[in-house]
Amino acid sequence: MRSIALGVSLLAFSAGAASAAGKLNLYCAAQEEWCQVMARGFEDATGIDVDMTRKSSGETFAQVKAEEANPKGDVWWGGTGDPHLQAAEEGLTEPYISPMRAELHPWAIAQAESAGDRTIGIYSGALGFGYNSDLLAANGLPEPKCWEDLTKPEFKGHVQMANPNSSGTAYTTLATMVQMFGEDGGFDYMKRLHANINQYTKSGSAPIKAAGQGETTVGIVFMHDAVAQTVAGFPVVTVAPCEGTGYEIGSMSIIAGARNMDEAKQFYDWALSAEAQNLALGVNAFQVMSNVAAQKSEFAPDLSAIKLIDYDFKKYGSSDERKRLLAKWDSDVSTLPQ
Ligand code: S7P
Repeated sequence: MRSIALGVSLLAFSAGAASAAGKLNLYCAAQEEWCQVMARGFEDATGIDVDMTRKSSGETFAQVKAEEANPKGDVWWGGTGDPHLQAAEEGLTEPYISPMRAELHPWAIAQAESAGDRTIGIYSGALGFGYNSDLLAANGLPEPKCWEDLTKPEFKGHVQMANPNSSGTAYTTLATMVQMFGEDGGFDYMKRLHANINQYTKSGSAPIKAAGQGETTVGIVFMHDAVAQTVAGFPVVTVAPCEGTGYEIGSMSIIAGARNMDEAKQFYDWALSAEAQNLALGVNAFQVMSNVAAQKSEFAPDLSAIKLIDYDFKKYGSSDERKRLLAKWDSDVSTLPQ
């Protein structure tokens, strides 16, 4: 496991490697490959053994909540920020101010400050969709450029997205539509989109992997996940929707009552370093990193060139609002015939 060539200098954190002999239970909600290099990279830097579990954002929240009385995880790294904010509000995560904070972009620190320092931003990325250009042509479909295009009758059975209960990506989609089109307009959009959905997956990035494999024409995902498929050689085109779009602040939190609190804080500090964040590039993770000195890939979507909404993280990451929107999507959208 430790044979992965990291190709980066981890000297700043390796001083602890000789003396440290602890362990860390890491709950990871980013893509599997990235979770693996973060776990192994931290082991290599510190000598601390990492037991990593990968689940989607909503699933990880549910696990942390279920284990509240008897926490089994130490750090929750990655995944969309909304459920991290909900966990902060519900007291499931621990306040911590890292000495690494001075190295971060203001948006990462703002995420922490809005949550009483119980979470922090580690990366950012814009929501969008991608399509398989071969399948699009084979089906004689027009190039989709806007969210509205995905609801047109000709796209029936061609669109895939995740279930917003399990997936942070899909919850971001739901919250984005409500913010762009209003409560009624947003749910009306989700209902019309539902008519064209061929499958709701558990994981947020699964729809674009399916598009890459030719199993669906369109996948609604974070744009960086679509770009990763193109870079991997699949015929996937990434779209920044014409109406504008939402975005995520991927986050990290220490779980309240963590059994390995010292190791959790060491991981937290290390994960905010440019060296640790540069590991993303080796696994085609094209999010924008929160450390100002972290490298930016030439493939990373340029967020300043995308029409981003002023996503209200405080509101849509609040416990009441997230629960309410998910319950409404369950009752008013997911039950409709297709
Ligand atoms: O794959 C990277 C990424 O898109 O995955 C995270 C996502 O929330 C995890 O998947 P789910 O949608 O299934 O929760 C994002 O934070 C991240 O950018």
